[in-house]
Amino acid sequence: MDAEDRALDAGGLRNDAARAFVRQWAAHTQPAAVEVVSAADDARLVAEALAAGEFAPVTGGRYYARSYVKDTARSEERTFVATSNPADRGVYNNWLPADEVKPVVERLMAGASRGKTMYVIPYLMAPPGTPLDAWAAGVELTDSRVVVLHMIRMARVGAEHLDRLADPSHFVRGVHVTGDLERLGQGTPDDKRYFVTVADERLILHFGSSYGGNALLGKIAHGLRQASYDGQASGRFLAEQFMLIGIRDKETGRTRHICGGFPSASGKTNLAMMMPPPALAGRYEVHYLGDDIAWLYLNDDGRVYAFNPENGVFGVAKDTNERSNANAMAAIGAGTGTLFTNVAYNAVMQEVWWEGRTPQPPEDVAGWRDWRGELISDRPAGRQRSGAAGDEWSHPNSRFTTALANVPNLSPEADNPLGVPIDAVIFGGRVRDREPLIRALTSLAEGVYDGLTLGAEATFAAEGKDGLLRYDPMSMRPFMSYPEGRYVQRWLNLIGRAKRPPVFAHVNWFQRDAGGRYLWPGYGENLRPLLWLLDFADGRVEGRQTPVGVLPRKEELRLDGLSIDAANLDHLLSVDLVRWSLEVESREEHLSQFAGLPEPIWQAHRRLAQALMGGLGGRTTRSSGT
Ligand code: OXD
Ligand code: MN
Repeated sequence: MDAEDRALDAGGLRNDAARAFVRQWAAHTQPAAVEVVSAADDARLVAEALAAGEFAPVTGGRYYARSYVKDTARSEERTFVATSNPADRGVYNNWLPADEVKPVVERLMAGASRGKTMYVIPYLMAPPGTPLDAWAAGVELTDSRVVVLHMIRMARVGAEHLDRLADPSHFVRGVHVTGDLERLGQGTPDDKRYFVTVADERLILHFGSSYGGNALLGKIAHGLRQASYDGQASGRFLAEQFMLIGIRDKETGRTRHICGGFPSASGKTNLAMMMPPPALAGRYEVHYLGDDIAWLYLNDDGRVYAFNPENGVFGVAKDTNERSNANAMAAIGAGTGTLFTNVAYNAVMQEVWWEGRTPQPPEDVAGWRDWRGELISDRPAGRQRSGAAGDEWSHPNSRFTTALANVPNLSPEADNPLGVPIDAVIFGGRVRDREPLIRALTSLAEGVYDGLTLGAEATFAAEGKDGLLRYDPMSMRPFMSYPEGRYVQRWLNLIGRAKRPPVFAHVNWFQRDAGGRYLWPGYGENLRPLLWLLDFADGRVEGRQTPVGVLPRKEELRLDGLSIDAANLDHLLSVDLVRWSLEVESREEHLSQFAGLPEPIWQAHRRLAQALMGGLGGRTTRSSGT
């Protein structure tokens, strides 16, 4: 028996196909040792990471790591979906022929883990026992201990997840090789990074990063790209970048569930962890089920169900504080084992800080280092606490990683293998005007059309394109794995078969006035429009039909305890027909990119265009609320 066999035995990895996979790649990347890990190894691996200087301690048993300065985010340009079928090329999936790209990545990985340990991470992207179990198991090979420690928080990790597969060879094979980060030409024409999902082989090959979004293969590469491909290949499910919550009415004892897509940095984590405002807290609770990914399927009872395949939160630190997200602050507090990445760190105090944690950075800068590792006190005085762009202490994409068990408002259904029945699907982005607070959409085609035309403000001000949207269909633009036309058809088919389909709606918490001030207070107050939506779905309120959907009448919204300027509320509940007409024109162009877009989507688009024309009737003013 050789050393590799002993390592696989010691780690309890009995699955022969997994053992063969490890052997094949160990021979190729040439690590010095192989080690199978499970969640039970966490404390030992943390101690090793501290001893090796990969982690620095944070008070309360939490840890801090800094990544290489050019390795702090996902790279969309270097991310590819490969298959052997050219018909899989879509607009957004960066499709490449598998036989072309695989040898390129394999060459880069050859011998690239020399001197390192290859960690074998068997994992499950689902609560155990779901009807989608067959697509949830995976094995990630990585040469980074830090990646292992993130995976242990973000997924269910242990060899036992590979022992009870119906088909023992049916698991996602992921290979992560960090590479020599200082010699990869990040962002240059000679960029050597490759993040490839070979979707029809269920093989993920990621080379050249140890940033979470690129290196935690269970999360985005498997949980979204591979899973959405598997969902269509099997015809069984959808995998979406969606948050997922329950709203419990303590008076009736009933819990309703809402899932929804919001592009990155549009507040999914805050929404999923929101606390009801004091006036509503006596009656309602908001339960967290997921803040980034949901897998949706049609259950035998004829309803759409969803669950969160993740086991942790990989949240954006920036602007997380007691007011924006008290549940998140508790979830990353002392005793949670949280990992912080690329925030500011003070080794003397063993403390971390990020922009927005407190209104101002710590008064006394002694001992504080920015995310690059530079001492703040070495900066010129005027740049130490200026808050100006370029002077930030933390990276704007700095993160915290914490296990779901630490989330105070975690739903009692979080581990339910069936998931939860979905009552509503919402879409939203950061839009400073045009999009009202909420508008319900009354048919499946209208809802899917709305998801497809989801966008968030692009920051093109310098080029004079301010106000244009970057379209991000269903918030899946960076994670699409197959052509958009086929994707839309899958949505229409799956939801179309539901006996009690969810209601759709578009929400926008981010409207601003001319001075740039937000019109809606956001955060926990976002519960109010969601309660209206559930009332609307139940037929308890009627709303007001407009060309863009059904908007709440003011008196239908639960406004108790909210002080909001009446004019602002009117504005939030009105439709700017002129702005909408312009938007419809750019949608035409956006939709035209997608080959084979199902006819019901075009019909929904034309209905909207006509309704707007009818609504305008030559006028150029806002259609005002009641
Ligand atoms: C993302 C993430 O990049 O969830 O979208 O980390
Ligand atoms: Mn995400």
